Amino acid sequence: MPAIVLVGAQWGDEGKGKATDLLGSSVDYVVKFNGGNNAGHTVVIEQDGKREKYALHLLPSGILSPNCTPVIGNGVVVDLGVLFEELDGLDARGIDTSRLLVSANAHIIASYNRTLDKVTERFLGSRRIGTTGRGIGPTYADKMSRTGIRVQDLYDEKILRHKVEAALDFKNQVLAKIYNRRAIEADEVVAELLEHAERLRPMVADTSLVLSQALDRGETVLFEAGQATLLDVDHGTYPYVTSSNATAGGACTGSGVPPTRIDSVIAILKAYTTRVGEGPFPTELHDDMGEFLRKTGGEYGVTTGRPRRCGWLDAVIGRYANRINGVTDFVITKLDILTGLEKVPVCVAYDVDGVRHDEMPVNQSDFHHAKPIYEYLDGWWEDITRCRSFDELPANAQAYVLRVEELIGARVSAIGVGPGRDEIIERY
Ligand code: 2SA
Ligand code: GDP
Ligand code: MG
Repeated sequence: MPAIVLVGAQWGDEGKGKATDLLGSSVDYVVKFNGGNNAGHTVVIEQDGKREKYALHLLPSGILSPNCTPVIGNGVVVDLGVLFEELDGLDARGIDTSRLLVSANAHIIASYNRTLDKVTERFLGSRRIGTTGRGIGPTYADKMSRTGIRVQDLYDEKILRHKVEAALDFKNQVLAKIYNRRAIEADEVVAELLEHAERLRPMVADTSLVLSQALDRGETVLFEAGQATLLDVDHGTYPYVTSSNATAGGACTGSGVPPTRIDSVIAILKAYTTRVGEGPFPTELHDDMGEFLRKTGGEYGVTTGRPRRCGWLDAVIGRYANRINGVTDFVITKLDILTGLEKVPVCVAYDVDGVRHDEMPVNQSDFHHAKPIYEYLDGWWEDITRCRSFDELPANAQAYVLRVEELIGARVSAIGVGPGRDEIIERY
């Protein structure tokens, strides 16, 4: 399978990092195609008999696999300071980061966009999105308004200055008039951007061409999504979304590899649901069970440390993720966290003001009013973290997976039973 896309099926933090890391050892390239350092992927690796934990933000998780080339595609927004901080952190831990490639067309997060992200959230008050404050939204807004700064602009100072001045022209008026803030100087921004230009230069590439040539040679490319289906700017719970296309289609626009070259799509589905930030969440639990999932599952933001909102698995969302992404295989993660429950509820449909919805309501207001209709499956008590084949799982855990498979409409190829690289059951 030469070109595989890996996406999150829910609101993120499903365990994409672990899945990518697992596949990393058998692929030649891992490409990040959307988002930026808003992402937080935790990968746990056994090294010299010790469990080493890595938190990745801007870098593709494939950077931890020795023979894999990590690529930051054109669809990513890059904070240069964070990029080098993350690279230095990995270098210090003995990870070889020298193969990293960065698209010349990727956009750069300038400091004014971090500022704008934070002040806008403050200004919105109760209507805030709950962003990570990393400048993601304003940088994508600049990209769409054609006032963005791209990686290639760093190598022509005259053009860079011209573009920074153009970007600041309107922003300074907004900052002064609406937010009562001082104007940002173009010189300051240019100096800040150029600080990293020379170190970045050897990594800059026409990554679309590199990937196309790799596929021509029969090499394998994995496209790793940041965030997830319901955070996608087009197909998610707008406006409570991130500002990029986190669904499978984004892999093509965000990398310059066309849809006709994609062979399969893997969606990562957590055995329950979490969300961080604001927005609707039909199966959210506000009681002790929610606290149980948060504590047992360690559900705290990898980037911001925010406690994640927790709830039961929502099969309507799983079905929707299947449709939007054209999923060939699902991976269910964190099944081990559900161990010890008498009954495991799964949302199979919604009740919206007395009307049953088996599909995601197209109207956002209906989704805000959706009440979950649950099916209650029998739980299991046995420790499943040592299970390595489907047959070793307790009968009720097997039944849970098979029922979810039926409800979401695509096969479940693997099941996560712990955070470690080897804590996985592969079925196909
Ligand atoms: P932004 O910063 O503009 O992308 O925020 C917009 C919304 O997207 C959500 N978002 C995320 N949701 C889950 N996980 C993310 N990554 C980190 C993690 C988050 C963290 O892995 O834990 O540490 O808080 C992520 N990144 C963005 C965000 O919460 C907003 O709802
Ligand atoms: P990502 O953003 O989708 O890569 O996910 P995060 O890294 O933000 O959150 C997933 C968390 O779950 C991480 O701490 C992983 O180490 C952990 N994890 C992944 N798969 C499993 C699993 O099957 N079981 C358990 N217990 N933890 C897992
Ligand atoms: Mg995450």
